[in-house]
Amino acid sequence: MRYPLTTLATSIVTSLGLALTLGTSALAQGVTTQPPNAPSQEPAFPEQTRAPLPDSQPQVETSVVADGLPQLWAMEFLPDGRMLVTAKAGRMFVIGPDGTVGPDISGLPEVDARGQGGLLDVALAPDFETSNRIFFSFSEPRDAGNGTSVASAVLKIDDAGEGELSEVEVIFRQTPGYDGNKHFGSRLVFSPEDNLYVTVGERSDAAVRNQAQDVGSGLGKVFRIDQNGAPLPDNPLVDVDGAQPEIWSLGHRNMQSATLGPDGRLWTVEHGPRGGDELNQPQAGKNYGWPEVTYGIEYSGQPVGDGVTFSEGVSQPVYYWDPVIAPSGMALYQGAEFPTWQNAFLIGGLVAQGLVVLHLEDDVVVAEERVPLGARVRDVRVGPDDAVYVVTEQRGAGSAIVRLSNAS
Ligand SMILES: [Ca+2]
Ligand SMILES: [Ca+2]
Repeated sequence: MRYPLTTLATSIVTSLGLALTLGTSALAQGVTTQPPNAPSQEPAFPEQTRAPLPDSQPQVETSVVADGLPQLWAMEFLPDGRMLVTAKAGRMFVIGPDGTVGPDISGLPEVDARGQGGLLDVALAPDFETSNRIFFSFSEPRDAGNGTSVASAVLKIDDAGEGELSEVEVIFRQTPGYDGNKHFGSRLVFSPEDNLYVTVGERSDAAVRNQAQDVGSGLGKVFRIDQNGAPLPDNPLVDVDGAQPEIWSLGHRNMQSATLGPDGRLWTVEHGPRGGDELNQPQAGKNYGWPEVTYGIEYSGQPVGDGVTFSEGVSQPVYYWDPVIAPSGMALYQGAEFPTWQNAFLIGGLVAQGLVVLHLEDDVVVAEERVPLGARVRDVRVGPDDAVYVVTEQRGAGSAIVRLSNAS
């Protein structure tokens, strides 16, 4: 196993506290040199954690596209090159390629923005150019507390960024609701067949998190639904008595990263406990273990459950991180700007404070690199110019959008 030396990047700090590389570029770093939280745990196979650096790494140049924004959660490029963003507090607006910030888009539903809640992910419908339809997820206030819901709406927006949502309809509700403020997920990813994968969380608290193992509960699941919110007829549990038919996979903790891979299969990265973030390729009806089988330990330092990392019938993660990166946002890179990142997964790191780049071959992680950005990364997208755009956040101080280009 290889533990490369960390390279310290000289940095400056903007008004937001966003550390940016001084001069032209940041040298991407390798895997963590920090000791694990659970040193007695062994990976199930050698490539499951702490992958080596790739043979070559790009010099990454950063520039701030927009700064001083409210705390953002997600961003998508519109076909015209503008960025549609969600703000945690329940706002949506567009940002121009030159950083011009548009006014609030009207028509959003009320969100419960306490704790980790708020307006979360946004996705454009596959036929957005003709339908103008978008989908978004949010923590919805409910009689029984709150819960993650998915809505669709038609977005009408003019050249100045003035816009409104119409035909707003909640198409899916994670149930049961729960009176808490943690682990709402979520990400929305369209399948190659234009169906929607919805990732959520298990609401974190000991009182409910075991429901990640219960197919009668919507906590801690990946769902697969059509654009009206209906379960697909070939979903894995549609014929199981008492199971929620929208479920695609179970035993997840809190998934704030998801994307399709090069061949159209779904990949997710979930927040683990203290040590134990994991990359999965969720398959129909499979159980990913939480909270009975997991890497890492409780925040208290105690084992999670029986401290078991392996069990018959439970799918192992493709890769895990101990210590954690705290993943949020994920993109498949297929652009020309970074040739060495072809087909790599780009994952935002809240705790990692930068971009995590995973290189896979045949579903095995063969290399990991890090691009330090000195800020929590909440979302990652690839722009129409093949540059990488990250949404950063500083707790209580707002967000920025930073463009990453190749200075190699
Ligand atoms: Ca999105
Ligand atoms: Ca797992």
